[in-house]
This record gives sequence, structure tokens and C-alpha cells, in this order.
Amino acid sequence: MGYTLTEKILREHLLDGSYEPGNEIGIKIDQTLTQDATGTMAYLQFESMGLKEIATELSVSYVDHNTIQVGFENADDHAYLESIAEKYGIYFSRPGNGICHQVHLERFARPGKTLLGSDSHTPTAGGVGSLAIGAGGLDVAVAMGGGAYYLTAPKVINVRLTGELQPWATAKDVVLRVLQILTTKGNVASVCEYTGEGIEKLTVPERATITNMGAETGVTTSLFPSDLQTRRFLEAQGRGDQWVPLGPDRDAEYERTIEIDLSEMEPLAAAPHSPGNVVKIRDLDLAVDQVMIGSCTNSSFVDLMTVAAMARGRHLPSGVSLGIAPGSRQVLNTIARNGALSDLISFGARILESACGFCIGNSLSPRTDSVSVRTSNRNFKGRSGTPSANVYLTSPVVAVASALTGRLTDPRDLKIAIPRVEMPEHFEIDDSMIIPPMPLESRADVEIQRGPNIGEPPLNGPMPEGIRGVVAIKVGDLVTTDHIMPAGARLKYRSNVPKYSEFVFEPLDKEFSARASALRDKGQHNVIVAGQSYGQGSSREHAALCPMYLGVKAVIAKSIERIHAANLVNFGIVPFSFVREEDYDHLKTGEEIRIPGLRRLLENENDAALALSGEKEIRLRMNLSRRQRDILLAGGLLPFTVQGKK
Ligand code: MIC
Ligand code: SF4
Repeated sequence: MGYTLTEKILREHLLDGSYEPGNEIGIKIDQTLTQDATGTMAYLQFESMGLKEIATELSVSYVDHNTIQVGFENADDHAYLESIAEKYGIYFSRPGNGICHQVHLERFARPGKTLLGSDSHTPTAGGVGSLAIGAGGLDVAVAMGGGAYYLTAPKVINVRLTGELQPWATAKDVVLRVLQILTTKGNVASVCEYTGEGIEKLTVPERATITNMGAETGVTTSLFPSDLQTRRFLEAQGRGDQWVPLGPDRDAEYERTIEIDLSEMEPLAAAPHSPGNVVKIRDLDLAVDQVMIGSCTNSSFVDLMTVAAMARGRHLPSGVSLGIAPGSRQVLNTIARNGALSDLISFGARILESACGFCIGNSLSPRTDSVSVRTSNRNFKGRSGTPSANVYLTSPVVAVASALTGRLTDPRDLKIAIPRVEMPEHFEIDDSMIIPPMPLESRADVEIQRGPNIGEPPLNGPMPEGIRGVVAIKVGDLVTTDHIMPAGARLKYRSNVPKYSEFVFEPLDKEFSARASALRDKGQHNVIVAGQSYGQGSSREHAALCPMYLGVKAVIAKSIERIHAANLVNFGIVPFSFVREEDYDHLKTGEEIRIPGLRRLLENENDAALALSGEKEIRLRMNLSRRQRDILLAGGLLPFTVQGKK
């Protein structure tokens, strides 16, 4: 039996474990990327591991999330990141250069290479055939130091595309269709591999839209082969020499196959408040208040040129606000040079910096009870910064059609011809906003810039003998990391854990932080109880790190998503699942809870544990490798790694 492309790349990078779906394996990481909102903590952790140098082929530090700079905090973080990059031989993509995933795709991603990024949309690079995985910052720090990255050897899903996209149907609709089929839950430890003759006409930026938003299904990554389209893109980026042809073996066997006929695709939207809530645009009849175009999902050159061509010579109707954030400085500069930017400005668009901005809710929040149409990838309640807003995720052509009419509009109903826009044969390359690594001899003199916003990463003590404490909060199904650790206006506290911890669970329970820290100060252990797919969404490790700081020792859930479960272990919090899901109903916020003999269970490779609460006995399960048990016993990956070096 032949190999899937996923298996080929993983086997080539195998450092530890035996390759069998379901087994934990350790792989070598060729490239890493970080962004500022997760990167500052990742590099602080890298520093506290005492590593002298990076051991990857290439590591890039991007600044794209916190670029608002109200107050000193963001700028302090940027200065710290720039000095760290100089010190350790890391590329530094300066603020203004663009969104990490878009820039990485353009300038660095390579077919067949492994990429680990401290951002859940790292799989964007799967568009050029790189096996790209999102993880917590601490995992990225370890990989930067040359340590293996551990993951479950995945089951591979074959997404077979046939046919050809018809006018007005786009790559965004394809990934929305995938989300409709796979949903946002239950896809842990799987990879989506795209095959079939339908992929031949999809350009790399289109493929990247698909692999980017594949993250919303919860799969480990999504991957396209490296073919002539890949070569065309790399050549256009002046990197033709980095092309290698790659694909699955002819007789590769997949876990399951999903068939999608591109000819039948039509404009779709993810309706509030989940990317998995997919509906046809034609089934919606809604007035639109705001349209936002950009984010790492849909802000490529072709995306924005198409938008500009549709907007040319027209004016934005009153009552609709339009914001556009080009994905990279390369895209912004190209549309500036060819005049399309002027078309957008004349139309009435508000042009935003090439950064995450609106997507993470730190700017352009819509008004109360509004409808906002966005080309980004997540519409969790409140993520836009306005809890009562209803966000619909669509393709850029639907977004601009809606901006033209003031109603959610299927562009087929505009009765106009679709603009023909081609990707250029050669992009103008200007990497002057990317600072390359310093020569080795000059690095010793670099002084790390630590402003007052740069705090030490808190360290956890070893796991106690048993857990003795309180259910500090009970939450429902599909709780995202945006619920656990809100971004938006709170994002600027990422480098200051005591401050950021004041906002844990803010959207769900404003009292949580004060209550949990009071219990912690009385020597109690805090426990979180949750429903299905706890920790969906972002890779932000603060959703584990800040609860750790507040004395959380365990999460008991019906199920926990991959990146978040790994982050919990990395910060010494035990991820438990219920043996009987009904037991979820028997635990309540404020109840006392004990899990006796936990250290012994972890030492003895025992998977079963018992939680005692009043008269109730609740059976729990852990699903942990030996390595994860040792990490938990040490109190987390940082103490574990530091111990290992002594
Ligand atoms: C997101 O889209 O939610 C983010 C902000 O990019 C996060 C990373 C973070 O929280 O800093 C992600 O996707 O991992
Ligand atoms: Fe930035 Fe949004 Fe992409 Fe996250 S999803 S990296 S916030 S643009």
C-alpha cells in the first residue's frame, strides 16, 4: 500500500515513536513562525530554557496582531521581539509587512517542509505543500531549539475535488462546504489532503484559503500536493528554485474520502456564530451594516483586484461601512501601483493596515445588533468586539456584492460579468521590511529590549499528590479560546500574565478570575468543567497559561480540541474526559471536588481516575502518552524541559 502525502512528509521527519495512526510521534520541524500576540511569551519561554541558538532551517517572527499601539504595551512587545530576533538568528517581519500566514506563503513556505507556528492558521502554508501545523508558543519554542514536536499520527481524509469552479463560486465556498461536511467538531488527529483533477485549476492563493480555514474543522492540518500551480506561484515569488514536485502515491489509502464537485459550488456563508453554520447566500435576506475584507483567509492580490474591479466607478451606499485590510505589504503595494487601490478609495472603502486588525476584534467593531459581512475565518460571538453583532463569513465577491447593494447578495444576482483577474507572472519582490538574521559574531552584543510590559513567564510547581478544590466554573459546548481568553481590546496584555489573567472567561463569567484567585490563595485547586469541543479556535496558550496562574489543575470535559489539550498539558493542567457524558449534569459551579491519588495515577500509566464531589463518584479518563504524564508530573513543559537539561 502506498503512502499519502501527509504520511510521506511525516515519515521523512520522524524523530520519535512508531508511525501508526493514533500513536504519539515526535517529528523534526524545519521552519517555525510566531506572531507577536503569541510570540512574546514563546520567546520568553525560549529564553528561560537557556537555549543559545535556534536549530531550525528558518524561523520567522512576525508582528501583525497587536499593531494598534494605544499605550506603550504593543510597541514594547515589538521592540522585545526585534531584539530577540537579532540575538538568536531569526528573521523579523516588521509591523506593516503583513499578516504572518500571507507573508509566509509568499516569501518562505516550501513544499515538503514541516512548519510549526504559534497560530492556529499556520496550515495556510499547506497551499504550497508544506506540512504546516498550529501549536502553542511553548511547543514552537521547543521546536526552535531543535526539540521534536509531538503529535498524534493522523488519520488522513481524502478531499477529492472534481469539476471546475463556475463564475462567482470561489475557494472560500469550497472550504465552507468542507466545514458543512466535517463540522467544527470531532476531527481531532486528522489531516485533510486535497486530490482529484479539480485541484489543477486552483491557484496557490486559492488553495491557501482552503487550507487556512480548514483549521476551523479542528484537523491537524490541510495539505495540497506540490504541482505546476505550486511552481507557477513560487516562480512568481522569485523562488522557482525551491519547487519540488510532491504528491501522494497512486495507491495511497485514505481513512475516508469526501467528494466535492466544484462545478456545483455556489456562494455560501457561515452564519452566526460558528464557522460551521454554513448556509446558501440565496437563502438569506438581510440588510448589511458593515463589510470587512481582509484577514489571512482572503486578502491575496487576486482577491483584492476582483473586489476593486467590482467597485470601480461606483459609490458605497449610505448605511454601509466598508473596511479593507490587504494581507501583505506586497499585495498593498501591487494594488497601489496598478491603480486598484485608488478604485477602492474612490468607492468609499476605509483602507486599513496590512495586519489582523478587525479579524481579531481590536478595531472596526460593528455597531450594536448589526450585521457584519466578513471575509475572515471565525465568527464566534463577540470576536468582532461587539457581543450583539451578527457576523457572516463569505468570499470577497459576496462581500463586495453586499457592499454594493447594502443587502447580503449572491453576486450572480447582480447580473454583471465576473471580472477576469490573473495572478501576475512575477510579483515585485521587496523584502526590505523583513530583517534577516544577524551575522553570528555580532549577536553576542545584542541587548534584549524589555519594557515594563514584558513580564517573566510564570512557572508552575510539580503536580500535587491529588486534587482538592472546587469546580470554579462549569461551561457548555463549543467554548472557544476566545471565550476563555478574550483577544480584541484585551490583547495588549499578552506579555503580562497577572494582568491578562484578570480577564479569563470574561465573556462568560466576569467574576471568574476574582473567584478563582481567591480560592487559589486559600490553597484550593480550581477545576473547570466543560461540554463538547472545549478550547476550539485559536492556538493561544494563554487559554491554559492564565488558568494555570489562577490555580486551575484540571479540566473535565466531554471533549477537548487538539491544540488546547496540548496547551493544557504544557502548563501542567490535566485534561480529563467523562467516561459517561451524563455525569456532566452532576457537577455544578461552586461544588467541592477531589481527585485523589493523581500523581500515582500519572506515574503508573493509569488512564482511569475518580472524581469525588459530595456523595457523587464520577469516573474520568485520561488519554495521555508517557511523555505527557511526565510533563504533567513536572508541572508543565517548561519545568520538564529545564529539568531535563540539569
Ligand atoms: C486567531 O485568529 O484567533 C488568532 C488571534 O490569530 C490566534 C492566535 C492568538 O490568539 O494570538 C490563532 O488563531 O491561533
Ligand atoms: Fe490574524 Fe485573523 Fe488570521 Fe488570526 S485569523 S492570524 S487574527 S488574520
